[in-house]
Amino acid sequence: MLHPLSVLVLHGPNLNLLGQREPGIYGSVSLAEINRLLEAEGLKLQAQIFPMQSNHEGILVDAIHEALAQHQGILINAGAYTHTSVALRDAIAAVKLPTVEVHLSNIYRREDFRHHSYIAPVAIGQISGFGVQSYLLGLQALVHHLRNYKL
Ligand code: CA2
Repeated sequence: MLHPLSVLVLHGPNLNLLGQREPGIYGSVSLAEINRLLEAEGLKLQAQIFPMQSNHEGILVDAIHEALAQHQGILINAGAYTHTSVALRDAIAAVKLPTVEVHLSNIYRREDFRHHSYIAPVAIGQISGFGVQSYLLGLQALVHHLRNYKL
């Protein structure tokens, strides 16, 4: 019997628009559908997921701080804050919860300003470019890390 895990899933700015706009870049799947797929994947992995989305940097920082008391790991798509936010990076570094960074698009095939991630150096790893599958692969990698290197 595996120990049940609790994972905070953070979605950053504009990801609430998924499925409604720009399907060419980000696909036609909505955020609610991504969360349902993650929940189903979590069931297989015996990990409960707790998704939240915010367009506000400070709310994401607060969620990372609060995760320390409730979760064993963080799966994050910080959206555009990936490329701008020292505050999110510092929050992840401060709580020291294993964190996996994911992106729907391949950020290295896009504009230069998307090539740098402030999150990457404080994450255990990054998955970028596989659409919704990035999230599912990211959850698998995080749970594998938590089960094999943390407990
Ligand atoms: O590829 C990713 O997952 C990104 O994190 C998405 C961010 C972008 O700023 C990053 O460079 C890469 C943007 C999310 C915006 O999502 C939208 C969804 C539908 C319509 C408009 C934006």
